[in-house]
Amino acid sequence: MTAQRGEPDQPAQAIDGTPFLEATAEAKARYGRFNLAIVGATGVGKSSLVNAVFGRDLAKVGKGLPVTRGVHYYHDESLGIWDLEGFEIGSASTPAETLRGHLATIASRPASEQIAVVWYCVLSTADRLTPPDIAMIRELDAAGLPVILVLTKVDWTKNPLTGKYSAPKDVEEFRDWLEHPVDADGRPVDLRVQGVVLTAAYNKHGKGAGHGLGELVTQTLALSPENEKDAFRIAQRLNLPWKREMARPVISAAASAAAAAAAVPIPVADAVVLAPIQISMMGRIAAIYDLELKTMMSAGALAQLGVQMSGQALARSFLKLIPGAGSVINAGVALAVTAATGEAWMRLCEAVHTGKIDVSKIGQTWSSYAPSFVDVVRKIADNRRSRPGH
Ligand SMILES: Nc1nc2c(ncn2[C@@H]2O[C@H](COP(=O)(O)OP(=O)(O)OP(=O)(O)O)[C@@H](O)[C@H]2O)c(=O)[nH]1
Ligand SMILES: [Mg+2]
Repeated sequence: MTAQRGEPDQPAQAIDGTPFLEATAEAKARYGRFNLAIVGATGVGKSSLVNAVFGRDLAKVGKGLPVTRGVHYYHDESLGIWDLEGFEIGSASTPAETLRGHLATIASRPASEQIAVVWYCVLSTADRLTPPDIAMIRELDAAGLPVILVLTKVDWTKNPLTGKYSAPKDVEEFRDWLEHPVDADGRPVDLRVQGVVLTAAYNKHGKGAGHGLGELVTQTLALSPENEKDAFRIAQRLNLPWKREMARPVISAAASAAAAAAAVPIPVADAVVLAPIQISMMGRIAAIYDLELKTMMSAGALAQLGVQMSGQALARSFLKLIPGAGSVINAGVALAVTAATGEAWMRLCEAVHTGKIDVSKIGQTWSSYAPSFVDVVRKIADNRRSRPGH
């Protein structure tokens, strides 16, 4: 069923879910994929770290590609992981030479697969880096890659009095060594790392929250190339405020676009002209929360969601209540309805992203997230205050 503009008193117009999916796909394509390389010996906890930070085990669910011996590339749409084995037993070349070969292979691959940041993982119980580690880090640095040295499986203990966590003494000694690295003869070592982070993917019982992961994502973001920071903010699952910071400008832009579209007030029956603006806003927000609605919802459920979400239904019911609004949607109402819809959708996406809501229930849940009349009236009032004369 397609909606025609201008038919008076048409019942709620059906909105197809396709534009919504297209908006998400377009936004995802624009934000791109974040590619992380992790280097480290087998069993140091590389996969567990990826899991803890990105909330998914790509080695299990993603498309794995054994690019060459010792090199795996796992990816989904928003995240690519280059899993590089540290050492190859029985190899004729040194680990650094092997790594140089791997880096050359990766460099010849498409732009969408190029490494942004490297986590060089070492067991925190080691007492120093070995000469092959140092040589491999040098190779990474020579390739122009920022390297974070990640000490894994730190056995943190919590001081019952202060509530502060501390690492075991030997790990602290390792960290001290890293600040002023010297070789076996006491000569200073030029260690080409941009940061050192002590981490645990989870506690020693194999569950619960990890430690040092916030620091790890902060450093990773800081070291990411400027045009890949948003891709990292999207791919990671630990820091929600970053996602809100990305979503807010999307909402403001859509609200302004809706106001512009209603500069000449729109009859309520034609409110569907606002739907594309609102739907692409929602699609972009879904992309920020890395939601894969296409595979998570049926076509019917999506179409239904489209109808519920577009602020059109909302505008219709609110207009009756907004004093002086009459039977047209003016710029102020269009802006407020769009902004309130965006905020509500952002909160819903966040709830799905954090697993508080099952995505198959989005349709039913939306009504409890949809902006209330009060939200919209407040937005209109805010807007009048901030733009006197409008
Ligand atoms: N106590 C503790 N155990 C961990 C931690 N991280 C990983 N492990 C355990 O260490 C083992 C290896 O972890 P993985 O994440 O599979 O290590 P990996 O580096 O990906 O290993 P490969 O893929 O075999 O190279 C598993 O049994 C994990 O449960 C941690 O932070 N603390
Ligand atoms: Mg692994």
